[in-house]
Amino acid sequence: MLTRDSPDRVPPRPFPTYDELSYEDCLTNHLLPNTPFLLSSKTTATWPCTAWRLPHTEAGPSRPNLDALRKYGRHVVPVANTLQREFSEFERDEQALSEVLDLWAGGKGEGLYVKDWHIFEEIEKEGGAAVSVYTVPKCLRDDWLNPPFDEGARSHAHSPETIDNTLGDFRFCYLGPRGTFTPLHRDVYGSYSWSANVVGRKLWWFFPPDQLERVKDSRGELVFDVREMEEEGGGIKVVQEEGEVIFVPSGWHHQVVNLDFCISINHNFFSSPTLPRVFDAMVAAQHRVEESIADILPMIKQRLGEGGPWREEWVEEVQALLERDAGWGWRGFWKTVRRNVKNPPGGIYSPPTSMRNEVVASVIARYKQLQEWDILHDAREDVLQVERCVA
Ligand SMILES: O=C(O)CCC(=O)C(=O)O
Repeated sequence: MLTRDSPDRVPPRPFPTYDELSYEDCLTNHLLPNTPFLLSSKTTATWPCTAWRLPHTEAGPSRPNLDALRKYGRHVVPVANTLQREFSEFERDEQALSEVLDLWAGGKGEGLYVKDWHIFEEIEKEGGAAVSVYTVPKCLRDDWLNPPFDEGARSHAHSPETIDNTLGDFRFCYLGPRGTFTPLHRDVYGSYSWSANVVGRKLWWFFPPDQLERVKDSRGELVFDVREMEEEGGGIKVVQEEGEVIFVPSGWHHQVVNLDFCISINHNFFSSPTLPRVFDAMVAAQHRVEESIADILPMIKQRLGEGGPWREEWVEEVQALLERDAGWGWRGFWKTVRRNVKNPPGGIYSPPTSMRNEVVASVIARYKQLQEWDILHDAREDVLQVERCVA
């Protein structure tokens, strides 16, 4: 299978690669138009986690320094078996990292892929700081989903605002041998993501939102592995070299195959430039929930009577399911916006305040068209606070 992924069959880079990218250029050329880019390996050259690489003796990719990860061996990590598909995912398990490292050290665990390891949350819980591993590139610091990146941190002091993070932590580490892969998907909440290759090279296929026709099966469902499709479904192919950072736009489907033993660090994130897309993703998720429980609406109406508070009960029912299935509902959305508008995490690496305010105000105006604005009183309180901040 991997011969088909040979990088020499990949056409020239379809996206720009920057040694340096100012926040202003990133905003104008990528965050707002929602287009991909790469940052060259200069970006990560001084990251402490480059110690996770052992130089290869000949020209070629590095090998992983698995011993350097032993200090995190007690972390319990999610492990996907990429040789064992289970419906639209892989068989998944949780294991101590040390056990997985032992398997690899013994030449076993060929298809195992440690995915979504919350390494930084774990390090911070133990009193350490993320900066002991990596540095968030400046142009990607306006991140409303994760704890603010603190370049000067020696340890991570949990501020009340950080604890108030309704959604949790979307900073991950991935590691796995050559051939392990992540199937076709798009990221949660309409978020952007970025991924830095600390060790090895990855092959990516990108599909802009309007170019998914060729990766659907006969039932109209998206395929699991684009390599099964003719011409790989026409995806835009990019080899991400060791040390490079790749930016994935909001709503773009992508698939990733590790061409070597790879270790990467990535974030899902959003901020005001993509807030309207995150809003759209929430509306779409809500519609899906509403459709899935449409049969209980007549029963609620009958029980509470046409003049009764059936609308309130229905809205609460939908929010509860949305929170369970999607991880958040409107309450979480507005709490997140409020926190980030009050304490902007990106500092000078953020859009001009007037631009941010305009975007947030436009999203408030759209929310006010929804019945949740009238019914969810606690969310309304957050919206009013946000409105005052952006007025
Ligand atoms: O590296 C991988 O296997 C998947 C990464 C990914 O899908 C992402 O960063 O959004």
